[in-house]
Amino acid sequence: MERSVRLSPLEKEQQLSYFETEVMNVLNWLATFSPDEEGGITRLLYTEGWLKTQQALQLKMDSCGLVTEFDNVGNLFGRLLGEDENAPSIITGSHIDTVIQGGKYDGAYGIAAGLLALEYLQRRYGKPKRTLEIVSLCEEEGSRFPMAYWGSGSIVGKRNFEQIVHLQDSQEVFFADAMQRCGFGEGIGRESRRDDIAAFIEVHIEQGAVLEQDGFSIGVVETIAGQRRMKFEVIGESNHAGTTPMPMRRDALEGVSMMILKLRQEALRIGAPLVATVGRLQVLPNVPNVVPGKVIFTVDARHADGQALDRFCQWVMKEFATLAAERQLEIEGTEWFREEPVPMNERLKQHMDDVCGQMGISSKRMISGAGHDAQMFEHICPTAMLFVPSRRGISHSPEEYTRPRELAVGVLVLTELLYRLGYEGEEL
Ligand code: HGY
Ligand code: MN
Ligand code: MN
Repeated sequence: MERSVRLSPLEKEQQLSYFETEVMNVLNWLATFSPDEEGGITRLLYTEGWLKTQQALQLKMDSCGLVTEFDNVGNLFGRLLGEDENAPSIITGSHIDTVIQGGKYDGAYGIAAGLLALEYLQRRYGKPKRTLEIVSLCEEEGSRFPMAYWGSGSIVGKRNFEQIVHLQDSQEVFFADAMQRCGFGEGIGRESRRDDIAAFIEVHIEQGAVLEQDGFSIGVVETIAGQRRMKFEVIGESNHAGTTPMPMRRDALEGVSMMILKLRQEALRIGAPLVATVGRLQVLPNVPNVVPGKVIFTVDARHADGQALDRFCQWVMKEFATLAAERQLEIEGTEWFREEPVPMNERLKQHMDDVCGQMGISSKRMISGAGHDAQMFEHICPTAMLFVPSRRGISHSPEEYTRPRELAVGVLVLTELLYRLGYEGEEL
């Protein structure tokens, strides 16, 4: 794929300094929506803050000369129409929702990068051969309802309305009611399922420390790790903290503490890239002078190898059952979320390597321990992801941070890639 260097060093520097300013303008503007008074951003699916953000983004996409449209679950698309309007689109974008008290880069950066890339390309080169689209995906995190990848999953056909009928959030609000209150739902507006996508490219912060530690500007994602999310209920016996002798207790929290300890020990024994996390834990009745009678907690496990991940989860179920039985505790474990590892498209990865090489930008291939919308799109079209560094690898936290110049490099590589695919009609 030998080709001449398209941008002179001066043009490259001009683009970088333009993107450096503009990407922070967009991210800081997006961060003004749904701030969490405890710090960071909490923008949960189908909340007022989420709706206001999507509506403001639509106006911004309109102002960039894009043709905008919502689908029936609240994914927002901005289209730069190509010469052949019927040819499949090249789509870039990411998710607009966040975790609770998240940072301002996770998801939002991919939307900002896509918006800036399309705005720049249209202004500089006019109409592309292929339609280029930016998408603000309605939900990826699974932070409000026990449902993740709702936006991208609806587009690729892995999520549907039957799956959400009984879902409620922690305030017992029904998913369907929250969706309808925002003006979305089955039969309202354009179908979310699409079969006219030629490729999907997601730009995202790494959310890990590999690029920073190894001194690379860009990560080209080889594979997105598989995930298993499980929920456990452990039942003992609530009792008086003062009068119940230690040997007579059926203390659910003591049992769960041992389970968590064993989980960590086994994950360390197996080693990277396996990771396992207990992120949510509820103690009942959660009163200082009562022996806990019930504990509800979650386990999130990830690995780039699906079989290794399943072996680990089988161990978890067996080990937890043994620990519960030894303590006369009851336990019920359910797996509520499962995604297999997804390798990214080789040809697009090579395009990314080539763009970075041509532009003298340091890049490396790497695994993504985090899940992303790209792992949904790969089911229906060639898909690829590129990362920019995260300071100290911190993410899902108000401390999330990437330097403006590093963000700009990601936008530059995306812009060049979209130019090749959209204007030069590179083979996919
Ligand atoms: O949890 C994840 O990996 C992603 O940030 N939703
Ligand atoms: Mn995230
Ligand atoms: Mn994300």
